[in-house]
Amino acid sequence: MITLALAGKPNCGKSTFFRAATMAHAEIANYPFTTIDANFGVAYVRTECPCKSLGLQCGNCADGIRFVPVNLIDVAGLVPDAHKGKGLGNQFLDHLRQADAIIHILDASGSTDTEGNPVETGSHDPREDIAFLQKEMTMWVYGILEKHWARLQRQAQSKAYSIHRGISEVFTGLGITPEDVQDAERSVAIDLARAEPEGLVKFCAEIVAISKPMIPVGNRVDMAPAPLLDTLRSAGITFATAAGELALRNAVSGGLISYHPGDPAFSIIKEESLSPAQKAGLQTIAAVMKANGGTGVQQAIDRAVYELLRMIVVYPVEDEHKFSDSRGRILPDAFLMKKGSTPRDLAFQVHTDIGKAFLYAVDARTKMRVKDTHELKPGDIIRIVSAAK
Ligand SMILES: Nc1nc2c(ncn2[C@@H]2O[C@H](COP(=O)(O)OP(=O)(O)OP(=O)(O)O)[C@@H](O)[C@H]2O)c(=O)[nH]1
Ligand SMILES: [Mg+2]
Repeated sequence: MITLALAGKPNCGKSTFFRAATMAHAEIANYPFTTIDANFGVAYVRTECPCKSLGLQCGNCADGIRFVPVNLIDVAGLVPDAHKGKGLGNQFLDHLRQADAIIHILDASGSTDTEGNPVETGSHDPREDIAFLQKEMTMWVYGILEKHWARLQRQAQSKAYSIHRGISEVFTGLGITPEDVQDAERSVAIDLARAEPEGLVKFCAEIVAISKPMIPVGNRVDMAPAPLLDTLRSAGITFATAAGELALRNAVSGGLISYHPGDPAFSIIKEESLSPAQKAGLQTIAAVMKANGGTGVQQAIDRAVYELLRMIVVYPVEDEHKFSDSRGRILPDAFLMKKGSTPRDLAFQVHTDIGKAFLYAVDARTKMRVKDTHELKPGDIIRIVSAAK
């Protein structure tokens, strides 16, 4: 399963976002370093379930909306110089090692300083916080490389030794291949065999960019001053109200509203059972959603998975006529796969044995065989035919 991490300075709403997205418990408070140990939970990517257009009811979606699980980590707040041990230190950067992509939570309202202390609304420019996270991660990666540098340089004296492979081994866990190392070396125009610290830092920034794609999300949009929002919008930042999303999910649990995460709006089920305070709260959230096309929480997760990680959702089935598994369960599984994946890749994802014994695949919609080199499309329903038992 893929893993997303929520990162950013303290007190910007990471745990609120985490709680809204996972409905798992996490401590929330208006002061820095509320979260000390990371929270781990399961969030979901939203997609349209194919069952609706096929005129079927799969039982695995909500009103034709399918939610596919991903891991979500809520990391402790990071401050400038965290890599030197400032704030809660750099052990927390280590949690980011597990992440395939990072949602960088910003405080779009500008009401917290670089270290997460409350300040006057609009007085801190959130754009300043974007570069800092990249820098901290770069220096953290540099710290790892530095520990191994003398040995790598020594080994690089031997012609048979590949420094690219050596560095990729140092970064095991970051998912860096020797080719990535070569690409990063080329794009910063250095020679790793005799690089100086300055060049190496640039190289590490490139490694971070390759291994940890990041999207900034301006949280607390509900309390952000309009001029600041305009500035952030023109810098390409999208917004969220994590607190709004959390309130909506709680209202759904309480049977008060009907809403699916990622919807642009919600509807009230029982107007008469709402207290005046609840009504006012929901009205405020509705206005923020109208201005932003939703609360932005689900949208951030979806963008991280579909745009940053370039994933698609595909559905393996065993019976292409019933769109089901052997027990008749319709569209029982939804898999996230890298764009460009083939039916053979899907077979391997279902099970290594099925992948190894892959014979061919059938597109369940057309009932036609597809080549093992065919590029899977979002929403494809595929029957894998394999010699495996
Ligand atoms: N107005 C508003 N406040 C929010 C929103 N999201 C979070 N907050 C508030 O921001 C404060 C910090 O929220 P947390 O979720 O604890 O922030 P955090 O980033 O996890 O903080 P640390 O764990 O200290 O790093 C709390 O008072 C939240 O209620 C939002 O969308 N709108
Ligand atoms: Mg927190």
